[in-house]
Amino acid sequence: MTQTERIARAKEAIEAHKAVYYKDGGYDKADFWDYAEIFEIIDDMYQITGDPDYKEQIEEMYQFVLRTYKETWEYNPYNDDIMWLVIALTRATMLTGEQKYVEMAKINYDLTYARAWDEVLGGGLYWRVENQSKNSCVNCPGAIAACLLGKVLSDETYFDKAKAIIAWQNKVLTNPAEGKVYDCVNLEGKYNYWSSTYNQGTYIGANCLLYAHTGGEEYRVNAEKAAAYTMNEMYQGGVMNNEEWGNDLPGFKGIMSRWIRLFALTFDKPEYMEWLQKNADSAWTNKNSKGLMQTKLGEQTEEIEYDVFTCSAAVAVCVNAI
Ligand code: 7K2
Repeated sequence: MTQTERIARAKEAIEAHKAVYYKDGGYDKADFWDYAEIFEIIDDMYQITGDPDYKEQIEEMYQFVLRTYKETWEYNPYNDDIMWLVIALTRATMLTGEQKYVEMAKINYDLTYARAWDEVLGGGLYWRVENQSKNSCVNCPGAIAACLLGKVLSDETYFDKAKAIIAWQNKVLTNPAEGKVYDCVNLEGKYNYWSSTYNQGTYIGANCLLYAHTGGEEYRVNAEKAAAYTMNEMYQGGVMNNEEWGNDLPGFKGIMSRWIRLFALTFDKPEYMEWLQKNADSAWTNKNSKGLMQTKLGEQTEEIEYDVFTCSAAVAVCVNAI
């Protein structure tokens, strides 16, 4: 399949998803972080294709954020939610040069970091405002967000935050030698060792960004181990056909696809792009009559109502397989 064909297919996938879920200038059934993920898919597509349609869509996505979530999001108890939207907005500035996106992102990053980081358990960000557990789903996106803000704002203090988060992540919530990222640890030291695609992906992404900024060999090794663990241990190089349960899991592999792509391009690892392409091809073969693709990429999408996040994962995979 040529690159032009992959672009056309990704465009069709975005349009099909939009046709079902986009109403009145927004994805109205999307939760806060589902919305951030869809925003990032638009960022991805603009980054990859440079098609000005997606620049306009970025502005529409921002206008929805402003209308619906307002300028500051301290009312949201999920620190992770805020990090996801910070990433989407900061990338929007990197891609378009429009400053208002990163201005919103910076304010929200700063207020979240201030309430979420402390030295309990040696450091790390809390998942929610009750400060009961520290989870990879806020720490790795928190490190990505810091790297992006550091770059856009030319502010090294954000990179220092990212380095501290990843150092902590490696000590407490990851087995770096194996490339296995754990889910979370609570204040009693009780662990959830489960590894999921999104945490693997954002850990890989944070390490790629830190490598790009510092050239530190340890970041390359971290990213390589975690990418290999994801593709080979979790999926044996095959089609991702799980994470279908609940409201959160079905969107995870879309998040991962973006950071695996960055890894493949940063370190010239075409086998990871081939793996994404295999997954995109399988999902596309299994789309339903509306062009929607469910999250089990190896199984036929039924003619039923799926939720917006569930059907975003394969769209992200199609986009990031280009
Ligand atoms: O328990 C955390 C995390 O450690 C775990 O990986 C996932 C699994 O669940 C939560 S994080 C998911 C939340 C993200 N923010 C919005 C919330 O509605 C959502 O539960 O699913």
